[in-house]
Amino acid sequence: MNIYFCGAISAGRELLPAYRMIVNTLKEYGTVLTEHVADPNLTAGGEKSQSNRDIFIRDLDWLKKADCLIAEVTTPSLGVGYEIAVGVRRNIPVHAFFQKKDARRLSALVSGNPGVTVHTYTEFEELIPLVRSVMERNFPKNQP
Ligand code: 6K6
Repeated sequence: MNIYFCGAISAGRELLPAYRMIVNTLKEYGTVLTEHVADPNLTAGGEKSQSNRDIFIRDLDWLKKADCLIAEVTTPSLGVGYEIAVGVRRNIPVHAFFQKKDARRLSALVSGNPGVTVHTYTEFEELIPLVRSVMERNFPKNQP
């Protein structure tokens, strides 16, 4: 199974440790096409080796190959929002994880989207067990 993981890059890398934990968990269930999203060397300044156009073409190509899309949406990101819209349009399962804290709200274009299943959590300790239970329920490991 090809998994497209989304997390904020230019929008801010504060949640990089969470992205790394999610990617490591997702790898138990399939191939993570976008492992670089969790790469600590990839800063908000972006990849130096590729043009923005090349990144766009490559990411859209991976989105075409993806069997599901998993997004961490706590840091609001234009790129992640765009990827979610593409996943919804392709009709693949889209699961978004959002840390509900303080007055922070998730965009209604994600929370109200019938093509997106949103999973909220409060503390980071809850995140990985939540990701694992969503994956087990929707994409069990012993499936062909
Ligand atoms: C240029 C400027 C900042 O970052 C870059 C280039 N680096 C990227 N490399 C790979 N994927 C990217 C890059 N920038 C955005 N993406 C895709 O959009 C990733 O798959 C992320 O899920 C998402 C992040 O969007 P932003 O708007 O937070 O950058």
